[in-house]
Amino acid sequence: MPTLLYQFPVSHYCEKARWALDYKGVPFKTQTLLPGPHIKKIKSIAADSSVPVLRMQNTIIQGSDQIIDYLDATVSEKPLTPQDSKLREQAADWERFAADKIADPLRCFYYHYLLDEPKTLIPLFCEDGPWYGNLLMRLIFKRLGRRMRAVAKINPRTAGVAMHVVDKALTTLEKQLQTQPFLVGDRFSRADLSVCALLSPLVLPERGYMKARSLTATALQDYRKAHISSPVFRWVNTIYNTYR
Ligand SMILES: N[C@@H](CCC(=O)N[C@@H](CS)C(=O)NCC(=O)O)C(=O)O
Repeated sequence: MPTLLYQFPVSHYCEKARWALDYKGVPFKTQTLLPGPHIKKIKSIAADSSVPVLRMQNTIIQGSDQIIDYLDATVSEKPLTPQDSKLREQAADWERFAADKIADPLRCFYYHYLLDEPKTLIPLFCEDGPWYGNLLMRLIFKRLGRRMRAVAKINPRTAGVAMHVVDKALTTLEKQLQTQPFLVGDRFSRADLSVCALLSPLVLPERGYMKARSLTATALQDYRKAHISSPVFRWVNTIYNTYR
């Protein structure tokens, strides 16, 4: 059975899993699901409805952190998890930071703006998906948008707060990277991979998966412009160029 990643191409958590698989040299196929209809499929194989989900050697692994754990446990080459217990803890802290202070707030304000731009978002949701994706997505988009806003609490207030959270996260990263090229220890680890993958919708590195044309909302372009000269952007580009 080939290794299979259930995913959304547009998801930065899925980018984290794709990057980890590529980095570890594990060949895999993707099964792209449509947001909304994905719930039935994912819940039939895993505990929660979220992607990424990896099927490897007859094992189902849900969640990007767990996928990296599994890859490191089964493929010894190119470890992403530090051996040293103190460094391992630091990497886990950065991974949590990347989820709470970057990925979730970024998703909140990106969707706050992009849910109003179906011409941008529908192709992003349908890329690489089933042939009927566009048609179905156009039919369900409004309802899906309302549901996403309700479930993830996406509204003007939370989007504003989320922008500040990402501002602060960039400052924290800038300080950490002032004196060292990697977040943890002296080599590339899951900490760098996680932060860079989860920041990639904002940084849009050349080797990243999301392109500038996806940022059709002026507020998103302005936010990116305001941060583009940050050393963190340079660092994400360097890490992408070297390790992705
Ligand atoms: N902690 C999870 C978060 C994954 C996550 O939030 N996935 C989103 C896409 S970016 C998702 O699947 N949302 C739909 C759902 O939860 O049903 C991970 O690291 O993989």
